[in-house]
Amino acid sequence: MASLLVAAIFLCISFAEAKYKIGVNYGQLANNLPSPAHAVALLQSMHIGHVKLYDANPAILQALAGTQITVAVMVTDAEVPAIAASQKVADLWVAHNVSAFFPATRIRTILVGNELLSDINQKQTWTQIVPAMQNLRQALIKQKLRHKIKISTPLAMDMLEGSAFFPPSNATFRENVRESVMRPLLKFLGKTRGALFVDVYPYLAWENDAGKIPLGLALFEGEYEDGGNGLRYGSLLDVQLDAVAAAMARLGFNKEEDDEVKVVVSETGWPTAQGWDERGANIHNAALYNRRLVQKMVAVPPHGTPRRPGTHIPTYIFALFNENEKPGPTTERNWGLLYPNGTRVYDVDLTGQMAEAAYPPLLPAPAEPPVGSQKFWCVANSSASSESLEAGLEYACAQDPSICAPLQADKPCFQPNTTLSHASFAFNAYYVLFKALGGSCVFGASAHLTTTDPSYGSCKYSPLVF
Ligand SMILES: *[C@@H]1O[C@H](CO)[C@@H](O)[C@H](O)[C@H]1NC(C)=O
Ligand SMILES: *[C@@H]1O[C@H](CO)[C@@H](O)[C@H](O)[C@H]1NC(C)=O
Ligand SMILES: *[C@@H]1O[C@H](CO)[C@@H](O)[C@H](O)[C@H]1NC(C)=O
Ligand SMILES: *[C@@H]1O[C@H](CO)[C@@H](O)[C@H](O)[C@H]1NC(C)=O
Ligand SMILES: CC(=O)N[C@H]1CO[C@H](CO)[C@@H](O)[C@@H]1O
Repeated sequence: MASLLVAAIFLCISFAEAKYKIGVNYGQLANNLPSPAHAVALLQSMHIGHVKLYDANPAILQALAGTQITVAVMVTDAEVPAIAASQKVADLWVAHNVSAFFPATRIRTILVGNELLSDINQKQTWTQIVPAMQNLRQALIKQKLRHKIKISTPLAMDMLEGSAFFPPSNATFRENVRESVMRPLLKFLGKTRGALFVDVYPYLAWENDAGKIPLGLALFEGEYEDGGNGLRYGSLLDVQLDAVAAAMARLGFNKEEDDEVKVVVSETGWPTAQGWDERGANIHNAALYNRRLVQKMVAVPPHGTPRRPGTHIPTYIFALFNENEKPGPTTERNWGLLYPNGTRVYDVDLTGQMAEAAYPPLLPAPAEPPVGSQKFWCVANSSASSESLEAGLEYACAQDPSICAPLQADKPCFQPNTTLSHASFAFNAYYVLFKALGGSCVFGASAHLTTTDPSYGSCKYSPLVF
């Protein structure tokens, strides 16, 4: 009990010690970012209190030394198996990537992998996550850092069965990770007074279902009542967070205060630019989302959520910079608070002190066609190299057996028997099937969208109705 109390006090200290409450994700999938020293100066000028990295980049950790900013470092996905398998590797990881910079750099969290449960290709690592966390914990104990540094792993909302969070009281963890990963993970987090790190994107949830979810709910100005327990919600963010809390409760992790695992929002944000087949990503909505997010998360006393009122929810906004080398749809490269040259994309006071009415007026969000009013197809680019078309074709066919079935020799889309024609058909079939799950019409820049139906003869291309 005494040790729990001490641990609880440390948890409070690590959140309270920083002068500024809001955190940010410092991703580096770009070829035009400022130096770490310049980036750290920007973090300070923006009054950012916490930064989360996607690795343990030594130049960045060095640049953060001597600042008040607390840091979450990440074990990359590829490093997880070796750390899970070997205490010695875990010890070395902590020695090289944490102890070498501590305490000058205020490392407070080690994260194990990035959204590993979202990647079916990483399935073999799922049950290695908690063993890796345990080995890192032993390493911290040996190096007398256990009271200073917490361990967790960031997970996406697809940790929930069917990625479903309506109604939140009904949510449950995915069957294929519930007992094998989530229960031991929550046990570990409870025992170490750690927090579940959740990447929560009301933007993505709304964008995938814009016909049903009102934009206002995503922008903190909605109303929704959970029929299961009568709790009332003003934001999709709270709905999503309480869905995670309900799933935890279903495993018994909320019976009393000691069993309740805290939640950290490890990524959230709103993009400012979009492709044809995306909606709502503009500066108007992004500014409203992040300004209101900050005000909610810095409020004293804390708002919490309807299910967990009054709890402080540490929050890292995604992202510090627009990242021009992120693959996928246009929005992926436009989540930044800053352009790479350090200019703000829009105004947001990250201390949350500025009233919404005190900002200069925002340009209105551009008008967008109603949901369901447009049709798109995804086709191969005729000037793409045959290597990239073949690679894309192979990838698409591997994602689902239905995608390339019509390309078999006796089927309607076999002729013309060319890589370009087959790639077009497969790209489109993949895109239509996977768009709602995050699939995009990119294929290494060898695909593009069209509003012209590419169907011919008896070879029919299904449209994406948008
Ligand atoms: C709640 O979840 C169960 C099982 O996952 C499902 O059958 C049921 O339809 C859900 N209820 C609502 C109101 O969505
Ligand atoms: C920074 O980059 C943005 C986006 O490319 C551009 O609009 C802006 O003018 C640039 N600012 C400066 C100071 O170069
Ligand atoms: C097709 O690829 C070429 C060469 O990479 C590129 O210049 C062009 O913009 C692409 N066309 C479309 C419609 O994406
Ligand atoms: C289809 O094209 C491939 C690659 O050019 C070729 O190897 C194959 O023999 C062709 N099949 C038919 C039935 O024309
Ligand atoms: C994620 C990360 O940056 N890991 C580094 C930890 O330290 C070892 C040894 O210095 C590096 O090889 C890893 O890249």
